[in-house]
Amino acid sequence: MNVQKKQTIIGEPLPNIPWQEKPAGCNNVVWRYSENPIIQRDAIPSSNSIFNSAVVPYNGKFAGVFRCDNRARIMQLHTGFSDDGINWSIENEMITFNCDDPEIGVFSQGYDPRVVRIEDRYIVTWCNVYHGYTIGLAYTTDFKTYHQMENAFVPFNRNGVLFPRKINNKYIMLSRPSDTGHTPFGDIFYSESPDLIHWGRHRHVMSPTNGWQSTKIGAGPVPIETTEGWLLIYHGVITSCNGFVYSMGAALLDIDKPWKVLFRTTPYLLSPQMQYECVGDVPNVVFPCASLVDAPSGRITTYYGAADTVLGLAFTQVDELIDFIKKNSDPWLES
Ligand code: BMA
Repeated sequence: MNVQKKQTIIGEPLPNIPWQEKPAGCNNVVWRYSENPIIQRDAIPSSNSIFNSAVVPYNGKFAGVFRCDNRARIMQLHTGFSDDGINWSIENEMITFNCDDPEIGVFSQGYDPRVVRIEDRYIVTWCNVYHGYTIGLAYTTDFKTYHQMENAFVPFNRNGVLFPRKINNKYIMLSRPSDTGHTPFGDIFYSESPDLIHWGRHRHVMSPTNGWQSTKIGAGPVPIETTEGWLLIYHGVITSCNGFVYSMGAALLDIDKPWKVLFRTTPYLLSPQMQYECVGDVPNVVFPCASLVDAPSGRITTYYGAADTVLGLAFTQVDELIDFIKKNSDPWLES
């Protein structure tokens, strides 16, 4: 009898996913790429730092939208391409968004992009400045021309992350309402839209709890569809005497009602411990913004900003991760 290996990720094969096996003796469910960081802060002539960035498979290779803070310390978005997902060629000129309405189409600053392919378009969400921080939206089909749509919400909001398919015929976004500054609070909320323009039916997803995720939390990469629910990698923040510390965790959300949390990691999966995560423009930050997945093998490769300065890669295997989330999910208090 043929024993078929179960496939947990509901998605496509990506045989050329950037990957490195777990080092012998490593007991962690998430492990770093040995050659981190994969992108240095000065990878392009105009950059002060290149970090919280988003990549997707594109034409058999990879493309992405990168957060590049320039040498005037203005936060900008730049396109990048890669053959292998590790060595990137990032354009020195920032992305120009085409927009019919000059009221919202004036780009001043943008940061922390996410990119998702939905049907035949790549949709970019980012933290956009329009009388304060809110969620900008644009689409591209070729990573050359970008068409800006309406901002999703009124300020102040950050960490807008779309699901990779419609649910009940609606686009779904997670976001984190915030304030004008560095926001010492923050829950993840769910919103629906029929057209990527009008958003409503808002639902609370989850709040900070304690320890590494006691101050605020925010969605990270685009959620991954699995047989066990939506796998959401997210960041959590603790306030230390030296300021915020950003770590990475994961949750499983109900497949049809993603505002319902099934399980959620009590320990972090990755926290700032390497020198490039602890030292930089903002020390002690790991900030995941994108994952690539290979459904048949269950490989998940996550791109994360380190210390608001450089970009790193971390790996995990879906079955091991889901097992870990379920076994390390304490009941939590929801307000
Ligand atoms: C958040 C965002 C992120 C950044 C983090 C740490 O508020 O601005 O872009 O990585 O702070 O500075």
